[in-house]
Amino acid sequence: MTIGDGDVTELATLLHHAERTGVARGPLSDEIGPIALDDAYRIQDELVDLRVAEGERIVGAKLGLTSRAKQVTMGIAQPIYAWLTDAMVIEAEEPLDHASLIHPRVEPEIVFIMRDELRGPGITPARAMAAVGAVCCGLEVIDSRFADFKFTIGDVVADNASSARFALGAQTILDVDRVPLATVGCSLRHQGRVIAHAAGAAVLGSPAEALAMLANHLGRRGRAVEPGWIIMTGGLTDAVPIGPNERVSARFGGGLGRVFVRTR
Ligand code: OOG
Ligand code: MG
Repeated sequence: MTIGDGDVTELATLLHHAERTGVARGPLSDEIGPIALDDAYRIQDELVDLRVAEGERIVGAKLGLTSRAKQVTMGIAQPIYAWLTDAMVIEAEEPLDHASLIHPRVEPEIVFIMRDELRGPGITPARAMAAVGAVCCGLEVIDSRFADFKFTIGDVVADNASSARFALGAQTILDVDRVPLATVGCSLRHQGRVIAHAAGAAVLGSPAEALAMLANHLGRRGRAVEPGWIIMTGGLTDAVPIGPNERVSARFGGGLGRVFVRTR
């Protein structure tokens, strides 16, 4: 069954409301049954249109569920795509208001800043990397609008892949070829204690593969990865829940430096 345009708007509005009020809800699929991926991306697009209508601007895109750690925990073995807006940016050192979120979790990611447009289909990882202007590290704060982070792939795609906030490391590497993306190491700390390690290869063998997949996904939908966009390639490790007045930090090799998020 495909979902009509009116229903797409209604479902997007429900998710937008849950995000704005900070109140979790049950999965959409509990009410309307399985959601086809195409329909889920239509709901996601409508959801971001609602944010844009309120003054937000798309600043990039992200992939989710690109590492085995994430896929196993969330029970979905397939990468997904979503939008990033300027309202999601955590400025350097700015504490995050925990009360503005539902049940935030933080995950370390490798991030690309695009120099050139990238338009699928047919984009390979090498071709994708040739369009990248800089690499940096980041932490994504995810915050599913569904209670207990319980969802089907259709639900989580519709919910803009749980996107909430993100912070970028201050170190950006312009000589992109110099970063050994697959072997770059990362350690994740919660309250100063190391809780996970991973290498760049955790993301689909290399984050370059993630970027190529994103370009091909957008290409199928008549869109392109735009110059200047921020691309979050997906959590390398499992996400860690963050409480009020807590701190999560990540340290990366390959000259990517470190990044942290703290809450109040
Ligand atoms: C979905 C979002 C996943 C990632 O990096 O894997 C994601 C979720 O886990 O709620 O952003
Ligand atoms: Mg993520």
